[in-house]
Amino acid sequence: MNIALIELFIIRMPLKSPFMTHLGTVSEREGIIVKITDKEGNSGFGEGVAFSTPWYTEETVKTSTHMLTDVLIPVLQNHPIEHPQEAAVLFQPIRRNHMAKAALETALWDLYAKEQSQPLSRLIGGTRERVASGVVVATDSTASALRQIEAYLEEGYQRIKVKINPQQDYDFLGEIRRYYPQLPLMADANSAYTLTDLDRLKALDELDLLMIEQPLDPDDIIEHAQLQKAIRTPICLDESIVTFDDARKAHELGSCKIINIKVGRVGGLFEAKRIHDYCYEHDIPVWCGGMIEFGISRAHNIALASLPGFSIPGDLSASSRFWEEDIITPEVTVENGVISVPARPGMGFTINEKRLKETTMAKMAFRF
Ligand code: OSB
Ligand code: MG
Repeated sequence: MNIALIELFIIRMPLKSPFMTHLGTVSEREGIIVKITDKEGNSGFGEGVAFSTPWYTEETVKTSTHMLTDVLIPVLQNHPIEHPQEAAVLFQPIRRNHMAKAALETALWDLYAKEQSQPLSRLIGGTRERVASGVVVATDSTASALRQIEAYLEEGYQRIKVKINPQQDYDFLGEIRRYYPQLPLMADANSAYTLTDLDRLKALDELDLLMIEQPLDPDDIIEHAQLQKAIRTPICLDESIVTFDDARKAHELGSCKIINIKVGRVGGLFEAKRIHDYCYEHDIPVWCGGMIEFGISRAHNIALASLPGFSIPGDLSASSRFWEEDIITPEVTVENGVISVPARPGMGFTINEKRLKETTMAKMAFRF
């Protein structure tokens, strides 16, 4: 890979409607777009998915920008690589900062796939031609949740996820169940509970949820195992799983029955695939998580979700779920509850240059 230039674009876009969790509300999304151009003129794209503030993990747009400009890009300037997998190895001695690493690593994968004239999905071992679509409803009112669910089901989404917390769980979910007895429904708590809430969580068993995502703190791997023994609803871990070893330990301890894989959270496609392969081998269903992301990260998610172990609809929604206009063309669309996996080389989408330009707040360039 003869890298000639790496460019960073710090972009900002308003969400169509606010995304509410017990940790805060996201109304506007900042992101980092990474563009890597090789000496032959191919360009690969990645996206940094850290938020403006550290509410989901410790990373932010500013910490990711620092890591990219002062640490990670210089590593690539000093060590020419032949394959994106080498980047994962080069980044290993640098602790954490997974979203910053993934921003760069996914751009390398897209570039490499284009250099090889191969779809990214096939390059990483994807077998599916379409991936199942699910969507998240993140609001603090039952009426608004019911309205949104109705609209999303009309659009064809196969699974609905709602955000819950101790102030909004049993009655809220029960009301949704009353309207939609058969709906594939799950709940994401983003660590809103502790083991002292065991009775509250046990009560949810009667609502036939597909799973409950991340009920306890990210570090509560033992507590999750205790909880899983006490409830029937499968636990799915999100924030707790940031490495391959986290996935292995969670499985060995019985802390979950399902894992949500996010490329940014685990530091790139290589680690995401390792986790997938382990889970596939051990019969742990996985699904692809979402980060209120722009089209580039969506494209990488689609490639990842084409791997055989992604047997559950993920947070894989259309560009129009969050954005008036996305930064890729064509935009990601959901038809009959699925998204088609592109057969074009690389991530399979091109950049909407006009939209990228009008959302860019700052730009940086690094020559090789
Ligand atoms: O916990 O899964 C989460 C969005 C931002 C940060 C964390 C989470 C989410 C979602 C997915 O729930 C939303 C999406 O579809 O992008
Ligand atoms: Mg989650």
